[in-house]
Amino acid sequence: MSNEKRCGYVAIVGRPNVGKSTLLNHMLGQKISITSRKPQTTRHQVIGIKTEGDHQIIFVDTPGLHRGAEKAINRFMNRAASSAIRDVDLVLFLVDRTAWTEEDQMVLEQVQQARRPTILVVNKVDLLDDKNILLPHLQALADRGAFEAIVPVSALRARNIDALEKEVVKYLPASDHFFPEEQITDRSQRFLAAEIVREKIMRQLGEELPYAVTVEIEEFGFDNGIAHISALILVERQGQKQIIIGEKGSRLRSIGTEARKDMEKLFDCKVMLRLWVKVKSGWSDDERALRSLGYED
Ligand code: GDP
Ligand code: K
Ligand code: MG
Repeated sequence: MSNEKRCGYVAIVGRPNVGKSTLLNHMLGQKISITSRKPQTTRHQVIGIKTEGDHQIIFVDTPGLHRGAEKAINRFMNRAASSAIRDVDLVLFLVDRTAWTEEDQMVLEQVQQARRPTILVVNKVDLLDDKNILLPHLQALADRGAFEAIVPVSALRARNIDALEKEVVKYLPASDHFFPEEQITDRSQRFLAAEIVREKIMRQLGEELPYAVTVEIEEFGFDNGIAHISALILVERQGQKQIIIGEKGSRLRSIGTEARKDMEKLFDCKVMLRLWVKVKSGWSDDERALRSLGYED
Protein backbone atom coordinates (compact mmCIF):
# COMPACT_ATOMS: atom_id res chain seq x y z
CA MET A 1 0.00 0.00 0.00
CA SER A 2 1.35 3.40 -0.94
CA ASN A 3 0.87 6.31 1.40
CA GLU A 4 2.03 8.92 -1.02
CA LYS A 5 -0.18 11.99 -1.04
CA ARG A 6 -1.92 12.84 -4.28
CA CYS A 7 -3.85 15.93 -5.29
CA GLY A 8 -5.09 17.29 -8.58
CA TYR A 9 -7.65 19.31 -10.52
CA VAL A 10 -10.36 17.59 -12.54
CA ALA A 11 -12.61 19.63 -14.87
CA ILE A 12 -16.15 18.43 -15.55
CA VAL A 13 -17.16 19.60 -19.03
CA GLY A 14 -19.98 18.90 -21.45
CA ARG A 15 -22.90 20.50 -23.19
CA PRO A 16 -25.65 22.14 -21.13
CA ASN A 17 -27.93 19.74 -19.22
CA VAL A 18 -25.80 16.66 -19.63
CA GLY A 19 -25.58 16.31 -15.81
CA LYS A 20 -22.27 17.94 -14.83
CA SER A 21 -23.49 19.55 -11.61
CA THR A 22 -25.46 16.45 -10.64
CA LEU A 23 -22.31 14.35 -11.04
CA LEU A 24 -20.27 16.75 -8.92
CA ASN A 25 -22.83 16.70 -6.11
CA HIS A 26 -22.95 12.90 -6.07
CA MET A 27 -19.17 12.62 -6.12
CA LEU A 28 -19.02 14.89 -3.07
CA GLY A 29 -22.10 13.53 -1.32
CA GLN A 30 -23.16 17.17 -0.76
CA LYS A 31 -25.13 19.55 -2.90
CA ILE A 32 -22.87 22.46 -3.66
CA SER A 33 -23.71 23.04 -7.32
CA ILE A 34 -27.28 23.78 -8.30
CA THR A 35 -29.07 21.69 -10.93
CA SER A 36 -32.28 21.88 -12.91
CA ARG A 37 -33.86 20.71 -16.14
CA LYS A 38 -32.98 24.02 -17.74
CA PRO A 39 -29.76 24.72 -19.59
CA GLN A 40 -27.66 27.57 -18.18
CA THR A 41 -28.48 26.71 -14.59
CA THR A 42 -24.79 26.83 -13.67
CA ARG A 43 -23.55 30.38 -14.25
CA HIS A 44 -20.46 30.33 -12.09
CA GLN A 45 -17.51 28.03 -11.91
CA VAL A 46 -17.76 26.02 -8.70
CA ILE A 47 -15.00 23.98 -7.13
CA GLY A 48 -15.87 20.83 -5.19
CA ILE A 49 -13.19 19.22 -3.03
CA LYS A 50 -13.17 15.57 -2.10
CA THR A 51 -10.52 14.34 0.30
CA GLU A 52 -10.29 10.66 1.07
CA GLY A 53 -7.26 9.28 2.83
CA ASP A 54 -4.18 10.16 0.83
CA HIS A 55 -5.92 11.63 -2.17
CA GLN A 56 -7.66 14.93 -2.75
CA ILE A 57 -9.67 15.53 -5.91
CA ILE A 58 -10.51 19.13 -6.78
CA PHE A 59 -13.43 19.06 -9.20
CA VAL A 60 -14.16 22.11 -11.31
CA ASP A 61 -17.80 22.29 -12.39
CA THR A 62 -18.19 24.52 -15.42
CA PRO A 63 -21.07 26.34 -16.97
CA GLY A 64 -21.70 24.56 -20.31
CA LEU A 65 -20.35 26.17 -23.45
CA HIS A 66 -23.01 28.21 -25.14
CA ARG A 67 -23.56 29.43 -28.62
CA GLY A 68 -25.43 32.74 -28.57
CA ALA A 69 -22.41 34.72 -27.33
CA GLU A 70 -24.13 38.02 -28.06
CA LYS A 71 -25.26 38.50 -24.48
CA ALA A 72 -22.73 39.48 -21.84
CA ILE A 73 -23.80 36.68 -19.51
CA ASN A 74 -23.18 34.03 -22.19
CA ARG A 75 -19.75 35.45 -22.95
CA PHE A 76 -18.84 35.22 -19.27
CA MET A 77 -20.02 31.62 -19.11
CA ASN A 78 -18.06 30.58 -22.22
CA ARG A 79 -14.85 32.15 -20.97
CA ALA A 80 -15.25 30.40 -17.64
CA ALA A 81 -15.83 27.02 -19.31
CA SER A 82 -12.92 27.13 -21.74
CA SER A 83 -10.35 28.52 -19.31
CA ALA A 84 -11.30 25.89 -16.74
CA ILE A 85 -9.92 23.00 -18.78
CA ARG A 86 -6.52 24.39 -19.72
CA ASP A 87 -4.67 23.80 -16.46
CA VAL A 88 -6.26 20.67 -15.05
CA ASP A 89 -4.74 17.22 -14.53
CA LEU A 90 -7.74 15.44 -15.99
CA VAL A 91 -10.88 16.26 -17.94
CA LEU A 92 -14.17 14.43 -17.42
CA PHE A 93 -16.03 14.91 -20.67
CA LEU A 94 -19.71 14.16 -20.11
CA VAL A 95 -22.04 13.06 -22.85
CA ASP A 96 -25.50 11.63 -22.65
CA ARG A 97 -26.50 8.03 -23.47
CA THR A 98 -28.23 9.24 -26.66
CA ALA A 99 -26.95 10.40 -30.03
CA TRP A 100 -23.88 12.59 -30.42
CA THR A 101 -24.89 16.22 -31.02
CA GLU A 102 -23.32 19.26 -32.62
CA GLU A 103 -22.84 20.69 -29.14
CA ASP A 104 -20.96 17.56 -28.03
CA GLN A 105 -18.70 18.01 -31.05
CA MET A 106 -18.07 21.63 -30.06
CA VAL A 107 -17.07 20.62 -26.54
CA LEU A 108 -14.89 17.79 -27.89
CA GLU A 109 -12.96 20.31 -29.98
CA GLN A 110 -12.36 22.48 -26.91
CA VAL A 111 -11.22 19.42 -24.98
CA GLN A 112 -8.84 18.36 -27.75
CA GLN A 113 -7.30 21.83 -27.86
CA ALA A 114 -6.63 21.62 -24.14
CA ARG A 115 -4.54 18.41 -24.65
CA ARG A 116 -5.24 17.06 -21.18
CA PRO A 117 -5.90 13.41 -20.35
CA THR A 118 -9.63 12.90 -20.85
CA ILE A 119 -12.12 10.34 -19.60
CA LEU A 120 -15.34 10.11 -21.55
CA VAL A 121 -18.24 9.76 -19.11
CA VAL A 122 -21.49 8.53 -20.62
CA ASN A 123 -24.23 9.76 -18.30
CA LYS A 124 -27.93 9.02 -17.79
CA VAL A 125 -27.64 5.32 -18.60
CA ASP A 126 -30.60 4.78 -16.25
CA LEU A 127 -32.75 6.17 -19.07
CA LEU A 128 -31.73 3.43 -21.52
CA ASP A 129 -34.68 1.16 -22.27
CA ASP A 130 -32.59 -1.39 -24.05
CA LYS A 131 -29.32 -2.06 -22.23
CA ASN A 132 -28.04 -4.03 -25.23
CA ILE A 133 -27.46 -0.86 -27.19
CA LEU A 134 -25.03 0.51 -24.59
CA LEU A 135 -22.00 -1.49 -25.67
CA PRO A 136 -22.16 -0.68 -29.40
CA HIS A 137 -22.83 2.95 -28.45
CA LEU A 138 -19.72 3.04 -26.24
CA GLN A 139 -17.68 1.49 -29.06
CA ALA A 140 -18.88 4.14 -31.50
CA LEU A 141 -17.99 6.89 -29.02
CA ALA A 142 -14.49 5.46 -28.59
CA ASP A 143 -13.77 6.22 -32.25
CA ARG A 144 -14.48 9.91 -31.84
CA GLY A 145 -11.37 10.79 -29.89
CA ALA A 146 -8.42 9.61 -27.85
CA PHE A 147 -9.88 8.90 -24.43
CA GLU A 148 -8.03 7.36 -21.50
CA ALA A 149 -11.19 5.49 -20.58
CA ILE A 150 -14.92 5.42 -21.24
CA VAL A 151 -17.12 5.07 -18.18
CA PRO A 152 -20.93 4.76 -18.30
CA VAL A 153 -22.67 6.20 -15.22
CA SER A 154 -25.92 7.49 -13.86
CA ALA A 155 -25.09 10.65 -11.93
CA LEU A 156 -28.65 10.94 -10.68
CA ARG A 157 -28.96 7.37 -9.39
CA ALA A 158 -25.30 7.30 -8.29
CA ARG A 159 -24.56 4.29 -10.48
CA ASN A 160 -20.95 3.40 -11.26
CA ILE A 161 -19.74 6.59 -9.57
CA ASP A 162 -17.27 4.60 -7.43
CA ALA A 163 -15.73 3.05 -10.55
CA LEU A 164 -15.38 6.51 -12.04
CA GLU A 165 -13.71 7.81 -8.91
CA LYS A 166 -11.21 4.93 -8.96
CA GLU A 167 -10.35 5.83 -12.54
CA VAL A 168 -9.98 9.53 -11.66
CA VAL A 169 -7.58 8.87 -8.79
CA LYS A 170 -5.08 7.31 -11.23
CA TYR A 171 -4.50 10.70 -12.81
CA LEU A 172 -3.83 12.68 -9.64
CA PRO A 173 -0.19 13.75 -9.43
CA ALA A 174 1.86 13.15 -6.29
CA SER A 175 1.38 16.35 -4.32
CA ASP A 176 0.50 17.73 -0.93
CA HIS A 177 -3.17 18.60 -0.55
CA PHE A 178 -4.14 22.15 -1.47
CA PHE A 179 -7.15 22.38 0.84
CA PRO A 180 -7.85 21.31 4.42
CA GLU A 181 -9.50 17.90 4.64
CA GLU A 182 -12.90 19.23 5.79
CA GLN A 183 -13.28 21.88 3.10
CA ILE A 184 -15.73 20.89 0.34
CA THR A 185 -15.83 24.02 -1.83
CA ASP A 186 -14.00 27.28 -2.50
CA ARG A 187 -17.26 29.19 -2.35
CA SER A 188 -18.57 31.02 0.70
CA GLN A 189 -21.77 30.08 2.52
CA ARG A 190 -23.18 33.39 1.27
CA PHE A 191 -22.57 32.36 -2.33
CA LEU A 192 -24.09 28.91 -1.78
CA ALA A 193 -27.16 30.48 -0.14
CA ALA A 194 -27.73 32.75 -3.15
CA GLU A 195 -27.33 29.81 -5.52
CA ILE A 196 -29.85 27.70 -3.61
CA VAL A 197 -32.46 30.46 -3.95
CA ARG A 198 -31.69 30.71 -7.66
CA GLU A 199 -32.08 26.94 -8.06
CA LYS A 200 -35.59 27.02 -6.61
CA ILE A 201 -36.48 29.85 -9.02
CA MET A 202 -35.02 27.89 -11.95
CA ARG A 203 -36.99 24.82 -10.95
CA GLN A 204 -40.30 26.45 -10.08
CA LEU A 205 -40.74 28.98 -12.84
CA GLY A 206 -41.52 28.69 -16.56
CA GLU A 207 -39.18 28.68 -19.51
CA GLU A 208 -37.99 32.25 -20.00
CA LEU A 209 -38.14 34.03 -16.67
CA PRO A 210 -35.32 32.36 -14.74
CA TYR A 211 -32.67 33.73 -17.09
CA ALA A 212 -33.65 37.26 -16.13
CA VAL A 213 -33.12 36.56 -12.43
CA THR A 214 -30.18 36.96 -10.13
CA VAL A 215 -29.91 36.71 -6.36
CA GLU A 216 -27.94 38.82 -3.89
CA ILE A 217 -27.48 38.03 -0.21
CA GLU A 218 -28.09 41.14 1.86
CA GLU A 219 -27.68 39.68 5.33
CA PHE A 220 -25.97 36.51 6.49
CA GLY A 221 -25.30 36.04 10.17
CA PHE A 222 -25.49 33.51 12.95
CA ASP A 223 -27.26 34.16 16.22
CA ASN A 224 -27.58 31.43 18.87
CA GLY A 225 -26.82 28.75 16.30
CA ILE A 226 -29.49 30.00 13.91
CA ALA A 227 -28.53 31.38 10.49
CA HIS A 228 -30.33 34.61 9.61
CA ILE A 229 -30.28 35.08 5.87
CA SER A 230 -31.96 37.70 3.78
CA ALA A 231 -31.81 37.47 0.00
CA LEU A 232 -32.72 39.95 -2.70
CA ILE A 233 -34.10 38.51 -5.95
CA LEU A 234 -33.36 40.89 -8.82
CA VAL A 235 -35.50 40.82 -11.96
CA GLU A 236 -35.60 42.94 -15.10
CA ARG A 237 -39.26 43.89 -15.25
CA GLN A 238 -42.25 44.59 -13.03
CA GLY A 239 -44.21 41.70 -14.60
CA GLN A 240 -41.45 39.26 -13.67
CA LYS A 241 -41.56 40.49 -10.10
CA GLN A 242 -45.26 39.67 -9.94
CA ILE A 243 -44.71 36.17 -11.35
CA ILE A 244 -42.09 35.39 -8.71
CA ILE A 245 -44.25 36.69 -5.89
CA GLY A 246 -47.26 34.78 -7.20
CA GLU A 247 -50.84 34.86 -6.04
CA LYS A 248 -50.92 36.36 -2.54
CA GLY A 249 -47.20 35.65 -2.26
CA SER A 250 -47.64 31.90 -2.67
CA ARG A 251 -44.84 31.36 -5.19
CA LEU A 252 -42.31 33.32 -3.17
CA ARG A 253 -43.29 31.42 -0.04
CA SER A 254 -42.78 28.10 -1.73
CA ILE A 255 -39.39 29.18 -3.15
CA GLY A 256 -38.45 30.28 0.37
CA THR A 257 -39.54 27.03 2.03
CA GLU A 258 -37.60 24.83 -0.40
CA ALA A 259 -34.52 27.03 -0.25
CA ARG A 260 -34.57 27.06 3.55
CA LYS A 261 -34.72 23.23 3.71
CA ASP A 262 -31.68 22.89 1.45
CA MET A 263 -29.79 25.53 3.43
CA GLU A 264 -30.52 23.77 6.71
CA LYS A 265 -29.12 20.53 5.25
CA LEU A 266 -26.01 22.21 3.84
CA PHE A 267 -25.22 24.49 6.79
CA ASP A 268 -26.37 21.93 9.35
CA CYS A 269 -28.37 24.41 11.44
CA LYS A 270 -31.75 26.10 11.62
CA VAL A 271 -32.21 28.86 9.05
CA MET A 272 -34.43 31.96 9.10
CA LEU A 273 -34.74 33.05 5.50
CA ARG A 274 -36.27 36.26 4.19
CA LEU A 275 -36.72 36.93 0.47
CA TRP A 276 -37.25 40.23 -1.33
CA VAL A 277 -37.93 40.87 -5.01
CA LYS A 278 -36.73 44.01 -6.76
CA VAL A 279 -36.74 45.25 -10.36
CA LYS A 280 -33.32 46.10 -11.72
CA SER A 281 -33.47 46.60 -15.48
CA GLY A 282 -30.90 45.38 -18.00
CA TRP A 283 -28.49 43.65 -15.61
CA SER A 284 -27.93 40.57 -17.77
CA ASP A 285 -26.36 42.63 -20.54
CA ASP A 286 -24.24 44.92 -18.42
CA GLU A 287 -20.78 43.51 -17.76
CA ARG A 288 -20.05 45.94 -14.94
CA ALA A 289 -23.23 45.04 -13.13
CA LEU A 290 -22.38 41.35 -13.58
CA ARG A 291 -18.97 41.87 -12.03
CA SER A 292 -20.51 43.58 -9.04
CA LEU A 293 -22.70 40.49 -8.63
CA GLY A 294 -19.73 38.16 -8.56
CA TYR A 295 -19.43 36.99 -12.16
CA GLU A 296 -15.75 36.76 -12.88
CA ASP A 297 -13.98 37.52 -16.09
P1 GDP B 1 -25.58 20.45 -16.22
O1 GDP B 1 -26.23 21.57 -16.96
O2 GDP B 1 -24.70 19.63 -17.12
O3 GDP B 1 -24.89 20.87 -14.96
O4 GDP B 1 -26.78 19.45 -15.83
P2 GDP B 1 -27.53 19.27 -14.41
O5 GDP B 1 -26.65 18.58 -13.44
O6 GDP B 1 -28.14 20.57 -14.01
O7 GDP B 1 -28.66 18.23 -14.84
C1 GDP B 1 -29.59 18.52 -15.85
C2 GDP B 1 -30.82 17.63 -15.69
O8 GDP B 1 -30.47 16.27 -15.95
C3 GDP B 1 -31.38 17.67 -14.27
O9 GDP B 1 -32.80 17.66 -14.37
C4 GDP B 1 -30.86 16.38 -13.66
O10 GDP B 1 -31.68 15.87 -12.63
C5 GDP B 1 -30.83 15.44 -14.87
N1 GDP B 1 -29.84 14.36 -14.73
C6 GDP B 1 -28.52 14.48 -14.42
N2 GDP B 1 -27.91 13.27 -14.37
C7 GDP B 1 -28.87 12.36 -14.66
C8 GDP B 1 -28.88 10.90 -14.76
O11 GDP B 1 -27.89 10.21 -14.57
N3 GDP B 1 -30.07 10.33 -15.08
C9 GDP B 1 -31.20 11.06 -15.29
N4 GDP B 1 -32.32 10.39 -15.59
N5 GDP B 1 -31.23 12.40 -15.20
C10 GDP B 1 -30.09 13.04 -14.90
K1 K C 1 -28.97 22.29 -16.08
MG1 MG D 1 -24.49 22.69 -14.17
